[in-house]
This record gives sequence, structure tokens and C-alpha cells, in this order.
Amino acid sequence: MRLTRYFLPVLRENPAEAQIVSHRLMLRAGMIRQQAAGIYSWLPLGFRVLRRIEAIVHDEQQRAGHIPLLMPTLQPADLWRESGRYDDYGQEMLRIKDRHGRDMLYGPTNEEMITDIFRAHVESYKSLPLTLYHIQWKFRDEVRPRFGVMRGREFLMKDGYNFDVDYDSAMHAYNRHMVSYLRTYERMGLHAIPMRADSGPIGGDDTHEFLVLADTGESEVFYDKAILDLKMGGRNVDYTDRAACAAIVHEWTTPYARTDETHDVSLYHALPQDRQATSRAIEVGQIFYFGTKYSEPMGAMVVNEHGERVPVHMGSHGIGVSRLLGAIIEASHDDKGIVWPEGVTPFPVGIVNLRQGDTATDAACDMLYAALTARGLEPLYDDRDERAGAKFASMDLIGLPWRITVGPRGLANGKVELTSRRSGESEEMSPEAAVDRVAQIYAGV
Ligand code: P5A
Repeated sequence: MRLTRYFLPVLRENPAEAQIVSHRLMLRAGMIRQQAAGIYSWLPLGFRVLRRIEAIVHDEQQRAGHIPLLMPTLQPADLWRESGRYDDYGQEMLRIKDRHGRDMLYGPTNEEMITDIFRAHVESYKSLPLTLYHIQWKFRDEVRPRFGVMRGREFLMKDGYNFDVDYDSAMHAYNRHMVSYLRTYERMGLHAIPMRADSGPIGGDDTHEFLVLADTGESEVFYDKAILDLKMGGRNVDYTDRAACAAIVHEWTTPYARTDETHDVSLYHALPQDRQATSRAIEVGQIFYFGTKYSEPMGAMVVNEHGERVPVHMGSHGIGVSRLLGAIIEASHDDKGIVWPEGVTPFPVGIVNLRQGDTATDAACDMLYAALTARGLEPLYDDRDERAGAKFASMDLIGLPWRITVGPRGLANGKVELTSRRSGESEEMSPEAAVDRVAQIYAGV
């Protein structure tokens, strides 16, 4: 993409309404625009990152054997009357009447709707296990929407729902989700810690939240520092292997890690003092097992292998897709701007032409642009007629992890400069070598 043809409305000034760094940087980098409290347009740069995050989520869900579908944002109130949640959900639910006076709502979550789909089409345990998920907009009329996309009213969530014939099979679904979530967050450059949590309006006793430590987080957490050393390390998991999934869950849930809602002071103080830690954190996902809470009242039954009709065991599992942009920026920025992890960056690399209009630098930039594009690495080429300082400042603000700088002095020796946004270190090399290096970096992402 050439910057002169793109739509990147960066702001020079710090927006006064933004209280935390991720909100400030998303506004300054021209990623989002607020349309009403907690409701945002996704401008092209923000939209590209959102799509990258969605792609990782889809990839990891399908790797775990979960099946995508798409449910609507608007739902009939009657479904929610069946589960009893229509009255329970309170003011967070946006209630709407259609022209015929029918009660509708903008879905804050989809347990009822997916249960309705299941009961209409599944009868036998032979169709199980089954996990269906979608990535869809939700609406929760939060009392205090704030911090940009972190606590929106309209926000994008990946929500998945498992259907299993018994408790053991449902716990395997729970474990599968935990493992796939750990892989998902790791690919986004995040260290998300599963913590025993409270289930709130979704229900059930078994639930874990996934938290990313950050001073600006809305949750208060207590943990054993040993958990910070755990890594998935991109390890491959056989999701059909119950014992293997359970072992990973055991590994990640054994060190003490709780939110303030479930914090147990005596367990925490039993840890060696130098391992006790407390912090603020951002909740980027939550998984639940709630058994037959929805299937029983809504009549989602299957015939089991003994020929008995039993309510299906369910759980639901959510990732805060739009919130993740904020969380990633909170975890990865410096005083110049965003520092995108390679896994989610809107463009893999930027090209900065230090002397726009100069035949040699223009030709070298065009060559780099074509060569990178041919390798599937679409660059963002700053081809504006601007000072070098302004170009560097924009690149630093929007946070592409790699930058290739092309200037007349380097080119005289056949060299361009490859710079890491994270370390700030630069290396001179031929344009071909720079393309190879960038390709090599992204080969493992
Ligand atoms: C699980 C999937 C659920 O709704 N039902 C379907 C279950 N869980 S949850 O914890 O309430 O939400 C899942 C994740 O969505 C993100 N989230 C939000 N993101 C931005 N703004 C909001 N107002 C908001 N509310 C929830 C969180 O990341 C949460 O973990």
C-alpha cells in the first residue's frame, strides 16, 4: 500500500478524551473513530489489525476441531424468556421492538440462540462432541464504557459453545478451549494467564478468565510469579488426546492465579514471599462449563448410548477480539508509539523513501515494493513528499515491526537500512538481502 493512496488520518495532538495509552495511540494512529459512547468505526489501519486477530482466532479454533458458523446480532426476546435470562440480564441488554411490536434484543452473548440451533438439528449422542463458534458483534449497554475498545458497548467477540454427552467429555471441551486460547494469545505476542474466576450472568461453577498483566487493566489479580515462566512455545497439541490437553491445563492452573473475586488469602500467603505478586490486568477471554443450565429449560436433549434422553452438557468460551487490540498495545508500546508483534501487525514492513522524487531512490523503493509484495509481504510505502523526520515519526507511531529506509547515500553503496521497531537497531544491507531477511522473519510467524 502506498501511503499517498491510503487513508491513514493520524493525529498530531494527544486526544484529550483518552485516559490510557492504548486508547490514545489508537486514536492518534488513525485506527478508530468514536461514533457514540463505546461505539467505534474501525478505520482502515485498525480494521487490518482486527482482521489479523480474527484470522489467528479462526485458525486456532479450527485447529482444535471447532466449527465456524454465523449467528445474527439481533435476537428474538422469546428465546431469552425460555432460559429465564430476559428479565435477569438487566439494563446491560439493549432491548428493541420491531415494527410489529415484537420484542427483540441486540445480542450480548449467544447461549440461547446456539441452544435453539442445537435442539432443532441434533438428536443423538452420535453427533457429539460438537463445538460451534462465531466471531460476531455484541452489544452490552455498559454503565461506564471507557478506555476505547477495551470496554466498549458494541464490541467484537469470538464466542464458542460446546455440546457433549456427559461431564467428562464436556471437561475435555473446556480443556481444549484453554489450550487453544493459550496458543492464540501467544501468537499475538501476549502472555495471558488463566485464572480461576467468577461466572457472573453466564452461570456455572467452572470458569477461568485469561488475563494480561497491565497497569491500566480493570481487574485486580494475585498470582505466583512462577506462572510467568510458563510458555506454550508454539507446541503442537493433539486435541483429540484428552490426557495431553488435561496435562497442559494442569501445568497452567497449578501455580496460584486468581482474580480478586476468587482470591484466597491463605493459599496466597502460603506461597514463598518472593513469589507472591499482585497486579492490574486486562481480561482478554473467559471459558465456562455450565452443564445443563440452558439445555434443560430449553429442551436440548440427546439420546445417549443407553437409549435415554438426557439434556446435553454445555460450556461457552469467549475471546474479546476487539478488546485484544487495546490489550496488545498496552503490552507493547513505547514513548514513540505502538510496537506491533509480528503476528498481528497491519503491515509486515514499512518502506521509507528519504528523497521522494529522486530517480534512484524511487526506483529502489519500487523494486522493494514489488519484491516484498511478490513474497506475500505487502509493505506500507511512505511515498509522501515529507521530511525524513516526519516519515520516521509516522512509522514509529503506527508501530510496524520492521522498516526499510532508502536514501541516496546508502544507495550509492548499493545499501538500504533495515530497522527493528522494537530494539531500534539498524543494519545496512543490499535491497535483496533486506527482502530475504524480512521474508525469513515472517516465515516463522
Ligand atoms: C463466553 C462466550 C461470555 O459472554 N458467552 C459467550 C460467554 N463471556 S464474557 O466473559 O462475558 O465475554 C467474553 C470476553 O469478551 C470481552 N468483553 C468485552 N470486550 C470489550 N468491551 C466489553 N464491554 C466487553 N465485555 C466482554 C472480554 O474479553 C471477555 O473475556
